[in-house]
Amino acid sequence: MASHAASPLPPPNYDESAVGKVVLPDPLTGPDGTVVTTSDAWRRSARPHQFELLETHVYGRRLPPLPVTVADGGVERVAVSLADGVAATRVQARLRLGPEPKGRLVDVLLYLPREARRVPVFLELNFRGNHAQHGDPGIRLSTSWMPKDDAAGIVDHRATEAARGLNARRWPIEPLVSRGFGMATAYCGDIFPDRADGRPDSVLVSLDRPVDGALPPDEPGAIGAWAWGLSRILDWLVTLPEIDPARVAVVGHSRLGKTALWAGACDERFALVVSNNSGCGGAALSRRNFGETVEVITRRFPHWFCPAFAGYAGRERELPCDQHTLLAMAAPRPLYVSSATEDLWADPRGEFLAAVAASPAWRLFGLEGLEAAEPPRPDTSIGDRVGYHTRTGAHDILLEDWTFFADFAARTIPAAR
Ligand code: GTR
Repeated sequence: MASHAASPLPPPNYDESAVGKVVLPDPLTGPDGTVVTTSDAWRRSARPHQFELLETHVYGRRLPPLPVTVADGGVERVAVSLADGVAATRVQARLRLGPEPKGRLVDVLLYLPREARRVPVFLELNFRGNHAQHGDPGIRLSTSWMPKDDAAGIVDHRATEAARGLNARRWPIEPLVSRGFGMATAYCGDIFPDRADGRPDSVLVSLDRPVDGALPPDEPGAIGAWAWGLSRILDWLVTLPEIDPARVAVVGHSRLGKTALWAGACDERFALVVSNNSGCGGAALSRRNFGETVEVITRRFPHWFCPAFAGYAGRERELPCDQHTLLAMAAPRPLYVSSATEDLWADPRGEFLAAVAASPAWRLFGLEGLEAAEPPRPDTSIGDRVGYHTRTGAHDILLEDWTFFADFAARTIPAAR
């Protein structure tokens, strides 16, 4: 069990030689313990079984859909000229997830190439509100609760005008829109405020889930709720004539990269799944004990996972699943995993090894995943249906990463002819 909550957090291990030999559960194992050898058996038995293990031990049960409606004045479309002469349409809508009055309101921001018809879209939750994603003064300022972050223009847990564009480096819409992609985003805190006592202010209320007291071991937390929110936003995106419903990619950085992976597992309508620096509880193998661990993450962020996950603190090797089985959930759809050289907390090598260990799921479909013994040199993308790179630098999501995602998307989810 996890140590007492008041005890100091154990220091991270950064010594590769201390990781030891890691034996992973076979991601192709079905409920009776046999390893499947066909794509049909994977779909019928192994995938549902592996999905259920992830639900039971890591993320909690998948949440059922609720109807999504456009609230407060409908969908706003405005022609805008972005930097570098990029002509775009800025779309904003406030969605109600679930029926009134309990259904939470989520502000969605979308940039499309001007005159877009059935374009592919990258959908990504953000950390500090849509207005922080770009300097465009037309973006509505979020009124939702934000974590304390003085440097991010947040006063008394609310955004101020000073917050505009502060995260723009993470969402380079001009180059992506000029390549023909739509870029959609929403603030994760509209769905579940990122704090340990956030449940009563989250979508879990409209889903009639318990919000306080002792929770069932497989009760979803913030990641389950955020992933559900991504699916509800997708419900709406696919109704827009400008968007190709078969080419919506889900992307996420860090905790929201963990979320993107779980969203892609829960909802196969996402045509491509992209995880950036998602680390522990995301793309990195829990069994490696390198950087962030199950104990540390579940003590610092008790609300992200289902309660059962904390029980694997220090016992990661007893998990019946590991994060490569999460990555395998994307198969046969394309999957992209990216790390950063300085982001040792997220265990880049563990992210790479998980992507390799997930790849047999693609082979069942006659596809090639990530076939490599060692990570590529930094700033080089490898892999066929499972792509991978390590960017030089720190924990972040930058134009270099997005350029690889766009190249990969252009190759793996081309427009239907
Ligand atoms: C860290 C956390 C990581 C990662 C990161 C982030 O504090 O330990 O698992 O999710 O936050 O989301 O930026």
